[in-house]
Amino acid sequence: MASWALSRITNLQKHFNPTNPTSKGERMVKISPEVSEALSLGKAVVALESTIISHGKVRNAISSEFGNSKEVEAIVRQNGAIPATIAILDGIPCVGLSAEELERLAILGRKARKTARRDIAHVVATGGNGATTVSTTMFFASMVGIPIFVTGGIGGVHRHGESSAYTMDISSDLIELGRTPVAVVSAGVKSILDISRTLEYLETQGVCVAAYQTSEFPAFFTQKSGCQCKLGDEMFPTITDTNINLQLKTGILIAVPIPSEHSSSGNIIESAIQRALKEAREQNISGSAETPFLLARVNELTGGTSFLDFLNEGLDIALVKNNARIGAQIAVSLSRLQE
Ligand code: PSU
Ligand code: MN
Repeated sequence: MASWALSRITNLQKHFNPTNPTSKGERMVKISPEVSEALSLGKAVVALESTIISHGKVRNAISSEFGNSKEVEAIVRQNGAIPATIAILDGIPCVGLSAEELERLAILGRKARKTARRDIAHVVATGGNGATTVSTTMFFASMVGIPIFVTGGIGGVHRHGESSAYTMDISSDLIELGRTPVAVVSAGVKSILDISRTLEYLETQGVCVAAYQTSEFPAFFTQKSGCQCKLGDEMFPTITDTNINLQLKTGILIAVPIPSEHSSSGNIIESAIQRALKEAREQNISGSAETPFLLARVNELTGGTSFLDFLNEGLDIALVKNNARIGAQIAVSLSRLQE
């Protein structure tokens, strides 16, 4: 057996052994047989979140949510890794879902609670169903020893969120990145949020932020945010391995820019966001009133709900798929590095 596999099993036994959970908390988590086997053998596993499945933008699009989530899992497999979608079902945190469980989440839709870290105990204790956000997905991925997690966009510091006079709205995703050693592959942060303050906040939390094949942090809909990213290299597997070996205990944010073929749709949304932001400034709309104003205005500017939803949703899933391909490749290289 490779030395890494040995050390990994030791590590898992110390923190979590999928085949022999020791603590009460560990016994509360259900790991699918496929993910459990992959973890025990030290194979590449990629965690996926479930807020995307249950809280997709089009209501009653169960088949598309289900289909999308299966396609994302298929892309992870095609690239040599095992997908582990994470959700809470009937109060049980599940790591790796069956097709039936994925479909159930799609059917539940918004009835599954959007579960950030603060909500975990309540959803589990009440036997509820939870669609996990980035923070919660990271928490469970880390608990079972999955080092790579793929999503679309992460939460951030809201505009004016730094000011306690306003909303103080800072996503718990950023705090989780500061305390959970999982590498999160995303398309960056939407410009509706305050990207430069989000990056400052991540720096304060000690989070390593790296961009894929670029030196500029991407803004989800566009490749550029105006914020430089010092680590614009492709050493993600090595960085992630080093982060684990040094036991830094902090997360890594790997930002992948929107692929060029989606740039034109991305630009339509981005220019509407920028125009809405300008109007908000001109009309002195700020604080908690700003986000609802921006969302409504972006909607109008892009021709109404259906067009916006179409663009938004198409892009959301296209970016998750692109990130899934890259995340799986990183997970495979990482597992080879650790052999
Ligand atoms: N940002 C996106 N797409 C998303 C989310 C954020 O561009 O799907 C979801 C993710 O699940 C993320 C959560 O973890 O919203 C953050 O929510 P909040 O801002 O309430 O922390
Ligand atoms: Mn928030």
